[in-house]
Amino acid sequence: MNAEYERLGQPSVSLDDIRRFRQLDSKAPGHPEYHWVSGVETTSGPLGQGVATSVGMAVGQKWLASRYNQPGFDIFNYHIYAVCGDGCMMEGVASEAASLAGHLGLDNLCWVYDNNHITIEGNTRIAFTEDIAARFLGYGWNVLRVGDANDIDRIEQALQLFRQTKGRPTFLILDSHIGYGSPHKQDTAEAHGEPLGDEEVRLAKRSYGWPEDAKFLVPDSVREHFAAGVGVRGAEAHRQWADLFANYAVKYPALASEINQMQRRELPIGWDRNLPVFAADQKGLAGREASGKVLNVLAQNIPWLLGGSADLGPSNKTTLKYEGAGDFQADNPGGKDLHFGIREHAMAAIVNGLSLSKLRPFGATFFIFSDYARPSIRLSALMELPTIFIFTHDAMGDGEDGPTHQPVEHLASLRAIPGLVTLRPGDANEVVEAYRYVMQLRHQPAVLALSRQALPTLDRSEYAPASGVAHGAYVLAEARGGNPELILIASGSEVSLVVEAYERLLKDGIRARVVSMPSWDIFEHQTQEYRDSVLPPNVKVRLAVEQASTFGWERYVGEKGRVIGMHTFGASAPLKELQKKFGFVPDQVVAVAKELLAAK
Ligand SMILES: Cc1ncc(C[n+]2csc(CCOP(=O)(O)OP(=O)(O)O)c2C)c(N)n1
Repeated sequence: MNAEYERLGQPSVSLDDIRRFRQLDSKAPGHPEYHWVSGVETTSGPLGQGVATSVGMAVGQKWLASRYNQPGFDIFNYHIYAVCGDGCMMEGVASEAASLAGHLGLDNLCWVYDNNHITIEGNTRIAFTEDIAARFLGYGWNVLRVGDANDIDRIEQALQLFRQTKGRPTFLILDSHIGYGSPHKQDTAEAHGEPLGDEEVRLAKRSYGWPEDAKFLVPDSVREHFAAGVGVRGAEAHRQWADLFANYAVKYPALASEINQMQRRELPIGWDRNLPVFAADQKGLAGREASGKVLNVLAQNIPWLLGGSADLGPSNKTTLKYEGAGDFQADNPGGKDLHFGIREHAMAAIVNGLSLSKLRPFGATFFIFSDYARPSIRLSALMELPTIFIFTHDAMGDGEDGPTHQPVEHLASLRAIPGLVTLRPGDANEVVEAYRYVMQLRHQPAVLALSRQALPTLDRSEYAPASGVAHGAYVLAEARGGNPELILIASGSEVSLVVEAYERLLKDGIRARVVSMPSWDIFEHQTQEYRDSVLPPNVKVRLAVEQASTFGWERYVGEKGRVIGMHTFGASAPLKELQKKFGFVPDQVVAVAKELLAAK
């Protein structure tokens, strides 16, 4: 990355970049991409994501102001503006986010709607005829309208009104014309998706009174106007803020240091103190229970760690219960428990917005509903944001809920997102270590897939320490005397299952090794030497066990190996019966292991 990209007073996107619009390495890519240039504050492109993310930024500003602003020190005092089109307004994620923004009364948020009635297939009358003003009034927004997008004075007045409005976000409807000034293409869908063509461009320029043949023309007077306007105002505002912050740092050094750490995505000293250590226990603890305990400790150690669930807090165990955590609401903007309501997609986008505001956010739901959040998780990875997604009920643990609630392809699908760290810890201590790893990420989002049901807490004096989680996979139990004939690999709830099978095989004189593999992604980033030490290339008899689609496991079990996994959807029945039906029982693991050894 260009270290100079944020130097004030120099354009971070040059005219040359714009000339090379959509070409490799141009700073003017097809859609705005966060973190390559200054001034692009989120990656947008999938319609509706930008506005939904803006709600996270607005929540973030409220929280930051509540914690850090002090009398005479309005350190966080900005507004959030988002410009959106018909496409954004049609997308469900925008509705989810707008509904929550209205409920929270986010009066620091203004959406400017480019109401041009044109999308790709033509006029919006073919598919989008609702009363959008009524819709936003229903959400509890302040709805304003400017009938002519070129009426700068009226727009300025409307924005003034936004800044004066308390207790409600503002929705500003701007009636506009796509392809304005183009005599044959204005107000047509062609103006959205096709170049106007040389002749039409010339005619449009003529209608503006612009030199007709000049290309990429930016007259000096424009540069001067901007430099004297936004340039001067921006530099002055920046200087004033820097002075204010310098004084703040003298008066409130601890708070200032928090802000600095947050900005650099660092963790405060002692962030991992008091993390629990779970004693060996055959009955054990559910992944979600262990997670709840860890999260409550971390949120006390890290002031800016906050988040919530899409109405499943009591089930995900993500509620922050310690004294002073509090619910985030309009009248309590310093609360750390967010209630996203049943809006998984907006939740993930809001989590992105919080992270872009440099907070450390988490969002939670059942693993199955990660599908509803996936587009925003993908953008988290693309933007390299250290967001945290806590997904419980990671397999068939909620048996009776049946196949609509039992994830199958979700691990494979999340493992396929570049840069996303997916972790499925196998017992309570692996949950602790998973969090320890995730908290230290600065540029990668993470998914924690956690069990609903209790999993035995392994005796770490007998098996390897859970700190192996930091390598993605580790040898949990070694064949006595080394030199294994067979490797059993598992993640999550299947780790204790293969440990049981391992003990049985041992009794039958079979030398197996158990590898706990909570994260493919982390494992892939280890040295070849380490990976070969965990999965020695000469040990070809390998059996992976995971309550999920077998898709992709070939890479670890190889041609001679086998996977006990899911090839169909699950079913509605008590967990024990499902485990039997789908082969997640020690007998089956032992039988397949012996079969593989016999076929060697
Ligand atoms: C989630 C998503 N679906 C589809 C698209 C493809 N797409 C890009 S622009 C567009 C039409 C958008 O219309 P509008 O918001 O009115 O923009 P305008 O025509 O005013 O430029 C579509 C369907 C997309 N970018 N994102």
